[in-house]
Formats: sequence, C-alpha cells, structure tokens
Amino acid sequence: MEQALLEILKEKCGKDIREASDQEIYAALLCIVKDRMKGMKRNEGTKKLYYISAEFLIGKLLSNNLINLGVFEETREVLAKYGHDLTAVEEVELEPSLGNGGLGRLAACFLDSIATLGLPGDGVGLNYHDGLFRQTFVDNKQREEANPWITEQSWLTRTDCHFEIPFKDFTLTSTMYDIDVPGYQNGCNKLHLFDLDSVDESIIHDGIQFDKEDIQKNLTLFLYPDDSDEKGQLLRIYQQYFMVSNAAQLILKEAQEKGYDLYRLHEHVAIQINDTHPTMVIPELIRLLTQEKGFNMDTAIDVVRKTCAYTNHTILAEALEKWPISYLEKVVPHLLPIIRELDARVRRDYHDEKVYIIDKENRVHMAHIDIHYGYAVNGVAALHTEILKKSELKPFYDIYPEKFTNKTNGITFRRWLVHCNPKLAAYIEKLVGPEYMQDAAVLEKLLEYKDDETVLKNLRAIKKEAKLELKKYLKLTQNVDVDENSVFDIQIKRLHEYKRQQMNALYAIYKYKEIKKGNLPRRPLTMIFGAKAAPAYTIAKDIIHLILCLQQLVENDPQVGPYLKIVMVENYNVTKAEKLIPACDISEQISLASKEASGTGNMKFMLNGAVTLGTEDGANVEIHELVGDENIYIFGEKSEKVIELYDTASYCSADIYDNDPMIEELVDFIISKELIRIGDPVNLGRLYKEIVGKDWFMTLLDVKDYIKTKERMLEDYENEKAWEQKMLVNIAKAGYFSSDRTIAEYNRDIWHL
Ligand code: 26Q
Repeated sequence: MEQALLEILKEKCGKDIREASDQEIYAALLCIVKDRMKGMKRNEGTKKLYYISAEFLIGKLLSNNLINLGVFEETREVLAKYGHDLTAVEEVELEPSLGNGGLGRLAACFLDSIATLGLPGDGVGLNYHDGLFRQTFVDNKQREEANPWITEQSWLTRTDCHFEIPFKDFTLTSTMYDIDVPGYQNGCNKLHLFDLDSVDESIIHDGIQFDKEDIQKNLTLFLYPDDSDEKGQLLRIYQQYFMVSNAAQLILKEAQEKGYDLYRLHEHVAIQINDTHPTMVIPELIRLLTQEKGFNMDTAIDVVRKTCAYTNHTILAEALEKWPISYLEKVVPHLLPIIRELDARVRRDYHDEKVYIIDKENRVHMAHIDIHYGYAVNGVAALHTEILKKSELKPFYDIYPEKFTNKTNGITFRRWLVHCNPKLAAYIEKLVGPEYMQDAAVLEKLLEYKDDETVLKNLRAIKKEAKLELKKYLKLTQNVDVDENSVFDIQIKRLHEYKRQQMNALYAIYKYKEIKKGNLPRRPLTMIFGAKAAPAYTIAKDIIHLILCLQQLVENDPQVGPYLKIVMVENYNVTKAEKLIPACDISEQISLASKEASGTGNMKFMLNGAVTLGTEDGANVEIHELVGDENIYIFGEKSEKVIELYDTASYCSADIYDNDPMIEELVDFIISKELIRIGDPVNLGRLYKEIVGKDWFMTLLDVKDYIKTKERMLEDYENEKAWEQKMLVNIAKAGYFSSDRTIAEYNRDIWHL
C-alpha cells in the first residue's frame, strides 16, 4: 500500500505524500482500491443471484472496501506515518444516498454478505444522481435540498453495456454503471446501477423541484420523487419499468453468453424482488421470453415462476403498491396484455377476490403478482412473517403454504462493528479471537466474561470514548455541546407515525415538566433524534417541528438545560449512523407492535453495547428472546391486542386523553404558550389535533408504560456493574443478527446457489 500510494501521488499530483491534501490522498486511495478490485476473482458458479432493488443505501465505501480487502489497518498506519488521518480522508467522500432507510440499507448489507460468503450474486438498481434529499433545518422545520453525490472521483465505473427500453411514446437507451462489491477475504460481485445519459441535473430548482413530465431529463434524478400527484406516480412507474427491463435484459444476455438453455433459466438464475418496487420484472421477463425468445405463454410463466422470489418489508397498507391500470396504460401498455393474462389465470383457478391481481377499481396489486408468479415469499422477522401468514396475506398462505418462509434480517458486522467501532472490535477480538469475523456466533464466548470486573470496566471505558468522539463530532458539525457523562438515549430512523417519535417527544415534555417541578434526575439525559420525513408527509414534518421546538425550549431554559438536552441531528444518513451508534446507551425501538416489520437499527445498537427500550415488535421480539428479560426493557401492548383494536375499530385516543390528567397535560403542552412562542401554531396545532382526534398509531395507548419503563431504565443505569453486564450480554447475543447468517438462510432455503 505504501509504495502504491507514494507512486500514484507523485505521478498524478507530482507531490510528496506529506504535502498531499486529504482530497488528493482520497483520489489516490480510490484509484488503488478500484484497481485491486478489478484484479480480484469474481464469485462464480452455475447459478447466480440477481438482487433487484429500488434502493441500495451503500454508504461511503472507502473504509469498507479497505476492510474487506484486508488492508484497512495497513492503510491507516501508512497514512499516520506521513502525518495523515484516515478519518479525515474519509470526510472527502460523499455518501451516495440511494435509499430511504431500512430496506435500502438491508440491500447493502446483503451485498456485503453475499460476496463474503463467496456466492455469485449481483445487485441491480438505479443510479439516482441526487438520491434522497439533503435535510436542513430552517426555523425549526425540515427543508429539502438536492443531494448530488456523483463526482469525478467515484466508485462508479461506466460500462459499455446499453439496453433499449421501450415506453409507450418513446424508447430510451440505458447505460449501465458498476460498483465493485468485494467480499471480506473472498471474491467480488457487482452492483449494477442503470442510468440515462440524457438526465439533466440543471432542471432542478427551488430545493428539489423539477419538471416531472420531462422523463428523458428526470428519470434517474431522484429516489422516490414526490408521488403525491399523478405526475409523480407516473414517474415512479417509469423508474420501476426502466429498472426491471434493464435487469431482465441483462439477465437474459448473461445467461445466453454463458450458453445456458433459457428453458432451464431457473437452474442458473435466482431473482430476488426486494419489496414490490421491482415486481414488473415478472411480466417483463414473460414478455421478452414470449415475444423475443420463442416461448409459448405457459412455458414462459412456468420458467419465470421458478426463477423469482419476493421479500415483503411492510404490512402498512399505504406502502403496498397498487397501480391504476390507466397509469400503466400511459407508460407501459405492452405489459398490460401480460398482466391481464396473469390475472385471468388466477381468476380461473381461485374464486376469492382477495387474491385477484386486478381489483374492482382496476388497480393492479403488485404483491399479488409476486406471490402467484414467484416461488418463494418471505417476511423479515419471525413476528412479521407470522402476521403475514395469519392476517395480511392469509388468503395467499392458505393457497401456497409451502412458499412462505421467514428470513430474519441481519446487518454486516464489517461496517456496523469493525468500521464504526474499531476500539470495541479490537477488544472483542482480543477476548474471543478473530474468528467472530467469519462466524458471528463466536461472540457468545463473551458470556464467559460476564463476571469479570476488568472486562466490564473496559467495555464501559470504550463506550465512554465513543461518547467523547460523538461529542466532538456534534460540536464540529452542529455546534452543540453534549455531556459525555449523561445518558445517551438515541432514536434514529425514518420519521413515521408508526415509529412513534412523537411518543419520545412526549417523554421529553414529561422530563421537562418534572425538572421544572424540581424533580431533578440523578444524571443528565441527552436525547438524540435523527430522522428525515418524506417531503409530502405533513404530520411527519410536524413531529420534526415539535422536536426542534423542544430542543430550543430546553436549550434556553437555564433551569432545565443542565439536566436535559435534546439534539436533532441534521441530515441523518449512514455516515451519521456510524458516529451515533457506538455512543448509544439506550436504543429506542418503540414502534406500535405489529407495525415495524423488523428494524435493523435495533441490531446495530445491540452489537455496539446499547440496551434496547422497545415494544414487542419486529426483531425486538427475537432480541428479547436472545438476551432475556434482564437485558432489555419491553413495554406496551402486544401485537395481538393492537391487531384486535384495529379489527374492532375500538381504539379511541380522545377517551384516553379525556380520562387521564397526566396524558392530557403532556399532550396539551404541544400547544402551550411556551411552545407556541417558539414554533408555528399551524404545525403544532395540527399535530395536537391529530394525536387527540385520531392517533392512528396509538401513541396514547402506550405512552404511560413507556415513561414508566424509561424511568426504570434510567434508574438501573446507575447500577454500574449490572448495566455493564447488560451491555456485554447484548453484544454477545448479537451474533444471530449477522447478515452472513441471514444470507446463508436465503441461500439454503430459497436461492440454492
Ligand atoms: C411505496 C409506494 C409508493 C412510494 C413509496 C413506497 C415505498 C418506499 C419505501 C414503500 C416502502 C419503502 C421502504 C420500506 C422500508 O424501508 N421498510 C423497512 O424494511 C426494513 C428491512 O426489511 C425493516 O427492517 C423495517 O422494519 C421496514 O420498515
């Protein structure tokens, strides 16, 4: 590494490494790493996976690639020898924001694990030029800005692979870009991101506005452009079809290049459909096979059905895609005869409207295509899969019980431990040996140290250092001061009512009032939030407004400030998650039971020694089972009860509000003179009305138990040894949540690579 770095800097910049800037060192490292990856062996086999996803939230790649190539430490040392800091060099890299949250980050963790397990599997997605918007706060409100990330120096490699993509009124020519995905001490796969040469960033104005009808210029500009109107929805259909037609053509091209018989495609290819966004790959493949490869319809359907598998990530009705036929007619009319044929076959075989593809209102249910015309369906955590089988997808489970399996999500330990928390990783390695990197179950050996005072103290010391690092980072990036001796309580995830950031805000109000009354906490509390709200999601933005107003209120109150700090991190993204997670004491996982399919932040926090405060939802249930009652704080109503409340329409937030003076006091504070003085009465008033009048995600149902449990947790934090033991148990039991385990299961039960 040293030699290569010195040479390239001399050659490209004519500079001695000592004089080189961080920018120049970054460019040199990028060049060296890309070159090494070019020379790596490709994972090969007789069957290959294509993981199609509208999102790949890959994060910065420099350190991750250095780790997987096994040269991270060496590089850090070489840089240090010449007076440079790898962390500073990393700052130069822009984060590709090609995802919203969990689903996109999961796809990225999966790519890492697929390559690490040596499996042949490529990702296929879109090369959004601006990805998800960049969030700023102005007047305590979210503002969205364009977020370009593609620069001269990037991990993308333009290829000479192009496809013709037919739309109703025109045909577009795509260009494929590749990003190498090196496995940890194993071969390499690729992430293929499709793009259009004609896309034009200059059409963006006033934040993230642009002409939604100019498809040639806007197709890959943004991830999920605002789809609150018809034009936005049509653009989503353009994007989705562009993605899957490219994928389908690539798959057939590669299969034919390898000389495979297309009638046996399923023996050589598995296609994983990540949520319903890539569903049109099914009719598109059928179209290509019948119209260009001489298949008859029966055979084409049969081969495609044996090739495609579908992952469901949500039970929220509004996220289950249903496209009006009239919209599909406008964009991809050539798919409609096939979709109608698929629907006709379902109607011939089954007489239950609930499983039809096209409903009475002429909408196409994308998930229904996946379930009928794929060979596997999976949920992403045990509870989630059970809910799919028992309620959401019950009519389908009754027809195809053999298709349904659970694949509990996981995270890559390379990024979420080794990279983001190198001190903890080094200490774990010292205690249990380096094998845990390849076999995460080895982490359980940590349990042998549960009563070892030195180990426990060292874990605490490592946590303290991470808190100090975060303190420095927050000072530098947002000019806020946090106290490293306070409890760090963190909720970071997309802003959504079901995730209930508003319940955490009600806790902040509770604490504020307690302190005002003179009930001072033994130790200060730092409440950290990070969340982006979808640009058209009004109530989500109102919740951000409330949190920012509370932040200001507490900050400016000399009576409260020393005991309570609220920090809303601006532009929460993967890079920020990597700084926040190692420093966390309390991991907030407080979704309404049944609504969070899995969660993956919960796993990242646990692995880094935080203790979960959560409901029995998603993968929290499995965390609870693994660590036991002692080492997690569970509160709130269970999913069965919540589902019953929905089924019987018997939840009424106004009743709770009217009958509980404490709850009334907390909720009323949202429109108190203290807050209205700081904030916008329109936003705060609307949120207040929503909670009292509707509260669709039942915040008031659980808020009291939440407050009580959080108070108990803060008390327990003071019992040093017991808390350290909880940290240790959480780390030790996190092995199950390695995405290497998840991918091994996908391969064993679904892909058979
Ligand atoms: C759908 C229709 C129209 C517009 C947008 C969408 C849309 C966009 C994004 C629907 C869903 C998403 C993203 C969903 C997501 O991130 N789900 C999360 O997936 C994680 C990985 O499985 C889980 O851990 C989380 O529980 C789940 O919320």
